[in-house]
Amino acid sequence: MHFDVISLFPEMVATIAEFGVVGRAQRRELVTVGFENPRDHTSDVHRTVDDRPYGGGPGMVMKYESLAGAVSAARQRSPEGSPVVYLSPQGKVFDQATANRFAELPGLILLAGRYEGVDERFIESQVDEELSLGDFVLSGGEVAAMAVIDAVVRLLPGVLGDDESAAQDSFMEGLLDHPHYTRPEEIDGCNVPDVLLSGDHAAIARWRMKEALGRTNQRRPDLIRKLELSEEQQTLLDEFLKEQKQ
Ligand code: 9WO
Repeated sequence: MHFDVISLFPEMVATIAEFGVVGRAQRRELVTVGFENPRDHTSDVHRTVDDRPYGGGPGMVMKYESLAGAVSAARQRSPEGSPVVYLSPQGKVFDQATANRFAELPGLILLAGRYEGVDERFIESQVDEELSLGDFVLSGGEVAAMAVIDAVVRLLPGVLGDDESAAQDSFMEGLLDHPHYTRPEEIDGCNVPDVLLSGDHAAIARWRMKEALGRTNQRRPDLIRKLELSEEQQTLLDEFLKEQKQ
């Protein structure tokens, strides 16, 4: 899959993309990442990419022309059918379902904005989807673009090893993950739950499902409401809640 990132600070994204799962996927040529700097698509001596907002007010707005030049260059490098995605707090919320959908595409062109935003006419004519990671403001879209790349790359065939893929499968059922423990067995009087040391794989699976259900219910009731719990899951959640009250 090919990713192209349009950014005034392309090195920011390039550096993060060298590490971990995404870095390995690039080195194995499962993923390619290209960059386009709007500043390289200016024609004035000052290489101007921003200007004052019509209507007044603080801050600056990214100009149409240099962005259009950058998108045009990114399109030439990208496979046919690569949508242009703009990361901003005004977008629809990016979630795992969006990541799954993007993982089926041949490519993605990600626009990371700066300043107070992008000329609306650019969004109207060039952007296919405006997406947000959540209700907060960053100083630019680069970190969000990297998050999208990371979430999508780990879904591509062959990117994760068998162990990592299996771990992901269990996490993708719309629930938060269960707690994890590793050695030592005791830290400052806090012990690993007995069941995890029991060797009883059925009991361990049951405990993990119960914890996942309980935490999701406590921390993200919105996620629980979206799910159709099985009878077994409902029983486990009831048990969790009963044990909490004691
Ligand atoms: C700046 C600003 C200043 C005063 C009042 C409101 C304001 N909004 C913004 C703003 O949205 N700036 C953006 C910075 C312009 C587009 C790129 N930037 C950005 C992207 N910030 N946060 C994101 C982002 C992207 C995806 N998910 C969460 C946040």
